[in-house]
Amino acid sequence: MKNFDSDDTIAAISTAAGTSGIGIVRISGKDAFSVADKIFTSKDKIKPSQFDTYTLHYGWIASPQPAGRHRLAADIIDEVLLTVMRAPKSYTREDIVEINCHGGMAALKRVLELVLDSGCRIAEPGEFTRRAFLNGRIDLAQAEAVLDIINAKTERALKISLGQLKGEVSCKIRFIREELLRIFSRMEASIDFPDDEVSPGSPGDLSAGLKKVANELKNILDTSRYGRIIREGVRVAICGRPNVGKSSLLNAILKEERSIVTPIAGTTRDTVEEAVNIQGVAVEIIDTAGILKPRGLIEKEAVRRSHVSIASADVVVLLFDSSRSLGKEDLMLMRKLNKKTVIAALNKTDLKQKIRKDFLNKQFGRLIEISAKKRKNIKLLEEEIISLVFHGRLDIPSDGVLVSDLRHIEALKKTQKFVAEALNSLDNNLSLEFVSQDVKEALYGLDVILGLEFSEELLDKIFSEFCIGK
Ligand SMILES: Nc1nc2c(ncn2[C@@H]2O[C@H](COP(=O)(O)OP(=O)(O)OP(=O)(O)O)[C@@H](O)[C@H]2O)c(=O)[nH]1
Ligand SMILES: [Mg+2]
Repeated sequence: MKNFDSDDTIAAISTAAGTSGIGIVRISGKDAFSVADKIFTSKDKIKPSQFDTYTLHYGWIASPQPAGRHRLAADIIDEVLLTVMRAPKSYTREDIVEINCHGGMAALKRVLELVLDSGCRIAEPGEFTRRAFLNGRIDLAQAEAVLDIINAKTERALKISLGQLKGEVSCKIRFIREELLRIFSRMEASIDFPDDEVSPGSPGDLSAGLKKVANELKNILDTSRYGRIIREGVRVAICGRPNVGKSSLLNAILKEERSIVTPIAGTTRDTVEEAVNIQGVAVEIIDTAGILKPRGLIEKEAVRRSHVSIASADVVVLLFDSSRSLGKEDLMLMRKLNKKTVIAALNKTDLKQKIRKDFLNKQFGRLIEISAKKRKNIKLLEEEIISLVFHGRLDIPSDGVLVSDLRHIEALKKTQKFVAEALNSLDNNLSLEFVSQDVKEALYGLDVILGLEFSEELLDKIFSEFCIGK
């Protein structure tokens, strides 16, 4: 059972494990200063509890000395800089002390031990951010953005998460929530006081209001697909019959000789996966085995792995060897991939061309002609991948709001469903009670995103993904 008692003062090493230039031990809670007072000696002998907020102080961390004995050199654990941030203007809205130590793990652990012995408990993962949420400094969507910022793989992903932390997503959700709330309270008033002057507005007014909300929800959800891709990246599998140059293409995209390339058909057995950043999008490129008819156990496994990779890919680059005629295996693959999003590419265009381009053009509508070996048109192929995934809409919407978190997307979809039901009930002249029940459910979805409604389980789930110290 995890301990989240918010009365406790908590502490943790907030920097990554391992050797680094500096390492930070962070303390948060009502006893943060008294703990610091016990173990920190500043050069001018002033105690941390007397420091002004947002100030930095040079000094030493030392084990407390027995009464009557002076501090010995052996008592000193580290030479540090100590930062003080007083409640409520701190990350957690509590008193915070951060001890900037030398980065070695041994010293950091000793400082942490000493801090814990002096009246704190170790923080649970994400507990500092959990407190920031519970103490009302940020809403739940913003707290989640903190994790996304830590995990952002590309600058574009970082930009979305920073927008979410700044509150751009929350602001938009709050705006929609207020519109719904207005509609809801007007309806409730007219249900509760049917004889009074409170009018819910004509069904037409209500329906117009709800339609406006439905439209806003649709706009947000339309962009969420891109948000998720930017955040989580795209999986691209390179397929093609043996020897078409799949591994050569992977190497050309990575600009390094990662996969083994030989003139022997059936070179690649194990799928090779590598991450690249294409136009700010994290792309996982997968080189698959070209073998279609396995002979023996190893090839069987190679085929199985290729199938798994293809199934999990968002996009498949189907590669053809343009210096040879189309073969049965090419046609087999085309059939097999007919349900996937496929980019057809002709490789080996530096050689004499034999393939029937007119036939393939008809099949795919567009062919990208490349030479993996000569590194020709690789950029064009990369652009094609990105433009296909984003339907040419890689730009972040002008209002900066791009919902990318699956939890938010699911909640928005629920809200959308209930708004549609409310509209439906209005159309069918059902009583206002029914309509308002739907609007209430719709509101609930938005409350869940902002964390106005939450369960301990939800918080546990969100914050367990954080590292200790954040
Ligand atoms: N001329 C020319 N040769 C190429 C090109 N791309 C690949 N090759 C050659 O084609 C042969 C096969 O290349 P690979 O990249 O190993 O092909 P693969 O599709 O991975 O093959 P398997 O792993 O066996 O399925 C090698 O000799 C490459 O040098 C190209 O654009 N032009
Ligand atoms: Mg290969």
